Amino acid sequence: MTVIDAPGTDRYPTRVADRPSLVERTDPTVWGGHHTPGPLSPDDLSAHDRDGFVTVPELLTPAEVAAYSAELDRLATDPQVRADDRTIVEKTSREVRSIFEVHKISDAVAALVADERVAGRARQILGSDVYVHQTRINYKPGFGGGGFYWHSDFETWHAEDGMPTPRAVSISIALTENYPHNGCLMIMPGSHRTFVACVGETPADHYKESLREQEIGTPDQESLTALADRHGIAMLTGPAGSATLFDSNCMHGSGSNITPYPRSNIFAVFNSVENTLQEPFAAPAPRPTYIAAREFTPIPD
Ligand code: 6CS
Ligand code: FE
Repeated sequence: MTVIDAPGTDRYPTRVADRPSLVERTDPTVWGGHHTPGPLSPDDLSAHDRDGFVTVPELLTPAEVAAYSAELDRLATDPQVRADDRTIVEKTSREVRSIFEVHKISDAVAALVADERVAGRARQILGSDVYVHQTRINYKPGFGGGGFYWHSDFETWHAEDGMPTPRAVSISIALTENYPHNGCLMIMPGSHRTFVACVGETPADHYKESLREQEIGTPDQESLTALADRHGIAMLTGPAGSATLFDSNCMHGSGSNITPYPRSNIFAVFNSVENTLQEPFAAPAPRPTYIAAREFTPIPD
């Protein structure tokens, strides 16, 4: 059942109270039912509903992996890209950590994001037309690629971008082998059904810090322990070319990478056209559009 809220209704208040709380999700995970036609099978859709994520063992062909890997190398070594505000460098090594809005910098990534194998899966899960909320490359280079502490993406997108409900889904596409030891994505299966309200006001221009290392908007240890005890922790490993779709409210994170082997993934975030951004629910101002798009044109079906 899809709840229709008056604009500004906040069913997921966060960063407003002086203590954390666990809020049970009042929204679906798979919005169009488990038999919506598309690349995901009914079993895939029920797995996504249950766990908050679903894996695609072979999304890209080896030739496509090689082509996108070459594109990632080109972008990371382009001085113009490196100097761009959309590029985030690692705190210590100064290597490229992430490139945001990469679908507007690279035609190859733009085509991948709009590909039926990618956007089609998002439409199935969200039960509507979709638009791109955010894209990024996370390079996580060898010998020092920084991790991403536990967090819910939706908590940030709700508080800082004004996303009303968790009717958004990310896809992480591996372009290098994602091993347990080189900082693969970790998700608590089922945690998407609980919203962890965080403590701490959002500072102005928070993204300038949070994209390098997030503190405000990260859950307290008691809530994380409760979720980990309840759901466990899955490590999303897989070969180059594999992918994981995960719900916007999954509790997830990834460790730092001290191995010689980079963990480079392309991420795309799809939001339902029924869930477009309002004013931030808990931040002084909206984040830049290269992090949270405010152009809601659906990806052509
Ligand atoms: O704040 C954001 O939008 C980004 N931060 C993290 C840690 N994950 C989602 C997204 O890339
Ligand atoms: Fe995240």
